[in-house]
Amino acid sequence: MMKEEPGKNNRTKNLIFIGQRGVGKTTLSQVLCGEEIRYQKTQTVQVKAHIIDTPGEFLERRMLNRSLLVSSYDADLVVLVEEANAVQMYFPPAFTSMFPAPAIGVITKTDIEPDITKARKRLEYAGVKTVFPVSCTTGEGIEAFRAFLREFGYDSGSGVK
Ligand SMILES: Nc1nc2c(ncn2[C@@H]2O[C@H](COP(=O)(O)OP(=O)(O)O)[C@@H](O)[C@H]2O)c(=O)[nH]1
Ligand SMILES: [Mg+2]
Repeated sequence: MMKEEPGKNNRTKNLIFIGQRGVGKTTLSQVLCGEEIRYQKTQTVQVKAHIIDTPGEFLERRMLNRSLLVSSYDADLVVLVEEANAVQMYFPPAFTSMFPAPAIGVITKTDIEPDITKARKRLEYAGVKTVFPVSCTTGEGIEAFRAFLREFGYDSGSGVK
């Protein structure tokens, strides 16, 4: 049997997806897991393949913001999800500073709006520096995001948490 090196953590890392309703958090988790995309309203926090998928309401309603912090307890990486075509901004300034884990951003729906300037600004305003533009419909950008996650230590295939 392989022995784990002392102090070395070999477990796969956990991600938490945060973003307003309808930006594509659940769809993105389905794509990462290699599942067929099907619409599923996220009513509560869902954990699958080491992804903590959260309801948009947790971000949109200030009173529920704290639930995100509680939900992120097991997360190693915070993923702020914003859609390229968003009209309203929900992330408060320096939002990521409330989480102990590092944060990155994903911009979805680049097939609808290829200009990601605004979405990137919003994510930067929230405290994110690294951003991955993707389309879950065409698959564009997904490989780059996957490669980053792999490097980070996330593996969607290592079993359901
Ligand atoms: N065109 C396009 N639609 C997307 C994309 N990602 C998600 N959607 C659609 O956006 C809607 C909301 O997605 P969902 O994953 O439920 O959003 P959530 O509320 O953030 O979990 C669904 O109808 C998805 O099919 C994308 O990259 N491109
Ligand atoms: Mg959802």
